Amino acid sequence: MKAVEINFDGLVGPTHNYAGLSLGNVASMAHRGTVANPRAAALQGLAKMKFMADLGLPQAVLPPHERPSIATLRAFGFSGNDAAILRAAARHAPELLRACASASSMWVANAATVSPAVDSGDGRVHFTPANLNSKLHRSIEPPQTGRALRAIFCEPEAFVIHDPVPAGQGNGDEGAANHTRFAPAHGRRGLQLFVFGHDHRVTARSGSLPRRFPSRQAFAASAAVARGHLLPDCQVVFARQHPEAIDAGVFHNDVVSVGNENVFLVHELAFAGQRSLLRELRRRFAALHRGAELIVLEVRAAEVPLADAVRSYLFNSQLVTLPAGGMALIAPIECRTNPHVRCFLENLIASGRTPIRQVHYLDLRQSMRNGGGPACLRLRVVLREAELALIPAGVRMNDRTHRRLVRWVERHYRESLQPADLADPQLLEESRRALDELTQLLGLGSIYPFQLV
Ligand code: SUG
Repeated sequence: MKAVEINFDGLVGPTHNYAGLSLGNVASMAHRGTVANPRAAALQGLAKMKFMADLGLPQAVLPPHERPSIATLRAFGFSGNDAAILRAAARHAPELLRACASASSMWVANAATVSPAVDSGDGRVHFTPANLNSKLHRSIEPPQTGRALRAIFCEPEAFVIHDPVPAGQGNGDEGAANHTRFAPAHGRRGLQLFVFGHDHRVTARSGSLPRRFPSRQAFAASAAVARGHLLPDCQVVFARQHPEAIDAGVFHNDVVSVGNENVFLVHELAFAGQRSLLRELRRRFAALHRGAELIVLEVRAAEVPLADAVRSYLFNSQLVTLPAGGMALIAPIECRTNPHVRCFLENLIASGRTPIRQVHYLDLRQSMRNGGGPACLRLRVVLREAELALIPAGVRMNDRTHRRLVRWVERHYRESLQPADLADPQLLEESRRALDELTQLLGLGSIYPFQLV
């Protein structure tokens, strides 16, 4: 079956700011309260999408969510008109207002888990929006994610959009950031690796849980997604994050590993029981594909210490197959300035012994300061040609879409924003105006609550 991988990138929303909302995400914690640049952030994201499209890779865009979320503030008991609600929340519950104003929907690797038709039992593409229940600011994303996915993947013969896994204590699902699919080519049957941080069955075992930072992804949620997507057992592997990695700031597995087709680039401290996991992955991959080899590039801590992996976001690079063959890493610019990582990457390319032929460094500093690298900003969807043709043309990235979205950002986004600005009713108005125009630009119809009333 011929298929392509199309990347959907989350467009940075107009309220992009640094609120320090994510315990366990060291960049978010370090930048709390600093001044953000929403316009620069959105333009950096658009430049990445354009860069990918210019490499000849299918690229599309997912719209940001409406923020501040007045509906959430109302659910917390605030009442009156929008301006009164914002004023009261800023005064009595500033932390709540910050959670309701985050532009965190940009990190769409956490929006959903996706399984292509070739893997699922019913021959359809399956999406499960993540419940994101371990952080309040992210737990309010799933309903809008569902609406956006249903507007884009609207043909029920081809696509299934599930409800999120029910939220509950210890039931967190963080989407594709903890999921990797291996196959000799995108269109072939895939081996799907579901990564979790905690498992209610083993909490008592010593050393199995991080001590410093919380784990976000539950085994029960990963298992539910795999079941819902009708994946055959022989195509599913579960693995637990190394607790040391979580404690070092690896709040999602895509901060220590990245896979593409038959290549897995992984830090040696990514998983508990890593040696046997890698053996199992190789064995299962070979069994699925008549002895084919899964190429595992395991990076030693002596080469790249875990702290440097987290600081540089090396493993949060996108690993993509180029149209002319070979693979490229799309890395954050921080990888070029980190001496260990730069040296590792230069050697990797110079060796010529792996399918990775090129490294491109992109400036995504605005998102990086909140712990969001290249891979966080994109949701991978493997589609056959007929499925690709069903996607609304307006969300596909090309020169024209890029030009129009750049102009749109320049018209609507503020140059700078700090947490105190989040209570400004003007900001809410500006955001709604921007999003209303965006749905027209992307040809998506009405998808926001403010458009639906
Ligand atoms: O959930 N940061 C996001 C970053 C998500 C990165 N995604 C992946 N690794 N796939 C998070 O921690 C910070 C927001 C703030 O502090 O203002 C934030 O939500």
